[in-house]
Amino acid sequence: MKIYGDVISPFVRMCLVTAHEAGLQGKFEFVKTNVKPDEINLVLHRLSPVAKVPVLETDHGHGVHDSRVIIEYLVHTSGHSGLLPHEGVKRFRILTLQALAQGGSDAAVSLRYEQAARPADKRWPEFLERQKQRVLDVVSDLENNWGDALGGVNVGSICTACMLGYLDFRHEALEWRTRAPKLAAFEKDFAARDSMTAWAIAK
Ligand SMILES: N[C@@H](CCC(=O)N[C@@H](CS)C(=O)NCC(=O)O)C(=O)O
Repeated sequence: MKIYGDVISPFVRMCLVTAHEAGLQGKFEFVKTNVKPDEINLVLHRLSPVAKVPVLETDHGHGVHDSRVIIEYLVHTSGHSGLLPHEGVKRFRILTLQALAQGGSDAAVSLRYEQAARPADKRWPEFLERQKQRVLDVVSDLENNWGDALGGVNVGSICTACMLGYLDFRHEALEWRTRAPKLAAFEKDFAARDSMTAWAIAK
């Protein structure tokens, strides 16, 4: 199988780190792929009309997207069910944590596009403020309500660590650590894992 994307994308990194934690090193090819919000990437478009990264291409040539589905695919094919337990209460708690980190990442990426890609005369300050607030609300919720699920290695904690890595990379000015000391301690530990260093964002 192949995974298309760039590790700069929090969604791509979530998939790569999951693949590593699932023991799939060497079992997939990483195809570095750049995207721009105002251009179609035709390689991706062949596999997914949405044409965002990440996309996974199966050995049968089928496209699997988006990151949520790719993560589930990786856990399923590897048999590493501890990353996303079957038991209902745990499963939906972890999936909701994953959705929280992915929702925060969506806002963080929108914020980046607004700041860096949108032409200056077309910027929308209220939208920008709303995305900032959304990211910070996610950080506060992670700080206050998710200590249990963040205590283990699962798809929720993986996605959270990748979201925080992206905030450090693109949105240092938000200074998320000042409002979230427990989350900062989580990030420090998790960022040292082999899976995270193997797929570190090149600075
Ligand atoms: N919901 C998607 C979001 C993926 C996404 O936003 N990817 C960005 C890069 S971080 C992208 O491909 N942007 C290109 C575009 O918007 O055209 C997922 O979870 O995979």
